[in-house]
Amino acid sequence: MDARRTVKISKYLAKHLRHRPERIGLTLDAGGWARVPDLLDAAARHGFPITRAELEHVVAVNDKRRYALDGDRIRAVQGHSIEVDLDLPVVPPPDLLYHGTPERHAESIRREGLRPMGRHAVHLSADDETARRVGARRGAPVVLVVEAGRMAADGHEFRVSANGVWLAGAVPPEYLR
Ligand code: HQG
Repeated sequence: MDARRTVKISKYLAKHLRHRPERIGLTLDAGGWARVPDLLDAAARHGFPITRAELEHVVAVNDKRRYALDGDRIRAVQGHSIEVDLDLPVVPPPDLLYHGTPERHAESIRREGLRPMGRHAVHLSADDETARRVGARRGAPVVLVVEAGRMAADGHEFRVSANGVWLAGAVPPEYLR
């Protein structure tokens, strides 16, 4: 499959497994899982036919391992705006985590901390380089350093998605460098 088709399918999955399943009449369970046959039917009915083989390929080669296929079900492993319970355990974070953002957000973030905005959690990266790439999606990036170890010691909870994205409810400004 060519790279353009792969990206197109991945974006289609992100839209409907993270944000707007109802747009194609798809129902996700509490954990965010869709039944694969339901997803393929719904996509076909809404003018975007995907084969099972294509779906498996996209999940397997996805650059960020955004999707989990488990037998006959599939879900996005992070990034939701709709209510889902990924049922991830609380785990101790590394001392430092990183958040990349476009420069224009930095002042507001330094003032009020990191908020989940349209998503269910604040997304943090384990390394500076990944964070820089995340920030660069929308402009010249700055990378903020989060004192995650100190936050956890103060009682804040961290979880990590299956693809290694760290998730926190919010990051108060006093933990940002
Ligand atoms: C910013 C992609 C002003 C925040 C990436 C970000 C990631 C504030 C934007 C994943 C703020 C929200 C998530 C505040 C936060 N004032 N701006 N107080 N608090 N922000 O897309 O972290 O490719 O929801 O800095 O790789 O950019 O989709 O979050 O710029 O892992 O798999 O508000 O999305 O993954 O934007 O990206 P987003 P994000 P995928």
